[in-house]
Amino acid sequence: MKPNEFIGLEEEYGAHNYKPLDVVLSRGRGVWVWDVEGNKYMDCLAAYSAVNQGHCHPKILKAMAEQAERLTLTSRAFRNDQLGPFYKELCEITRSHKVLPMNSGAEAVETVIKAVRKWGYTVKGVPDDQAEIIVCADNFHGRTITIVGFSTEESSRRGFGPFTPGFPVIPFGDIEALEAAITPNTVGFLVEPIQGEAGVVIPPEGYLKKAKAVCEEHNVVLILDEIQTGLGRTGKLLAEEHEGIEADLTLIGKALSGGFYPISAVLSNKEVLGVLRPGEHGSTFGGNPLACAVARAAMKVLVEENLIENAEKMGAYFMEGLKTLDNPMIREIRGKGLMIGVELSPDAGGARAYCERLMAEGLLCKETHENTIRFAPPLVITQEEVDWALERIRKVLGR
Ligand code: IF1
Repeated sequence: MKPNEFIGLEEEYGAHNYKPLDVVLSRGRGVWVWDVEGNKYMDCLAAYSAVNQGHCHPKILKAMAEQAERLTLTSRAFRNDQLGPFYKELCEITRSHKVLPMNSGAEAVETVIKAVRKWGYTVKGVPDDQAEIIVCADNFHGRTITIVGFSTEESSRRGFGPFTPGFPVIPFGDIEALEAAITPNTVGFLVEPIQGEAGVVIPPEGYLKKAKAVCEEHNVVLILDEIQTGLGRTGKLLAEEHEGIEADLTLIGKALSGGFYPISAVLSNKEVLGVLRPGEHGSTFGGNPLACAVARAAMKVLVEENLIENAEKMGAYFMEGLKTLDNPMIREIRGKGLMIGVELSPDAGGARAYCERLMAEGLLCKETHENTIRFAPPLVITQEEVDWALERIRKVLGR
């Protein structure tokens, strides 16, 4: 079939809740993907950081295939021999005490909201149904009703109400606003270490460290959404390490499977997860043996192949290259590790057209909001491959 026939099927039979670039991919390996006609592209989005380990990593593939032949799903009505070892290994590398496995990122966010609310009522002593979880403007935490209810993005919310109450919104990066928003009913503060969808927005240095101190002072649980920033993306295993802190609760997803399978998890240091009793939360697929085996392999690859260090090194090298672009249309270049945003000035006519031109040069990336191009390749990228990318970017974004 021709690319247009695949696109036609999607348009005819699928809901139109996306507007993808018109490239129909059929194969991937490392940082490279191929379309149905055999054209090769460098993937500088990495499935929004789910493919940190590179496409179809052979070791993760092997673990998945072997486990799929043995046992895929038991439900949590029974135990399985992958879950315990998965918990232990995940806790060891993230220095956590407890894990609650789910499937998608949004489910991890929903899970943490339930756990923190219940902790508020049973441990902190907040009156019934009064718990508040503070969130930030321009957040992105997923697509469920509760989560879009506290989004500040009109297009995420419009038409989907009524929403779940209990989520005061404060500006991102503003520690005084956090202190001012805390009330006796505040149970948690939910924040992304770097706001991805908002356009790779990096808060002022020391923000998370101060947030941690403020939360501690008021007996508020600090919840970091590391679904995008976690697992090596920013040059550390978790982005919290840049500020030398440990969140009370951390959410991970995406690269926890290296892109093979939807797997997410709530990691807990404080005993918040301990408030959940049998029957109060769960999911059919959460913690299934196939997911656990895949995640164990995916984490091993991150560590053993030094992908975290590579993200730091290649990220710095990529940024350095971008900063030599001499184009007055570029307003700002921001990034940490291999999470990089290039913000164009509003009169550049939008980032989308640049992404389309980059695609024509063989480099896939995605605009976020109107004016920012995001570069976030798999963490296996080599220096030669960064040079290859920079050459294409220079062609499109150079003067
Ligand atoms: C889509 C964005 C990225 C996330 C953070 C939770 C979730 C996400 C920090 C929910 C998901 C995705 C979803 C994807 C696009 C993408 C995205 F542009 F929308 F913001 F990565 F930058 N917390 N992010 O980034 O995880 O339920 O999707 O597993 O198409 O919606 P999920």
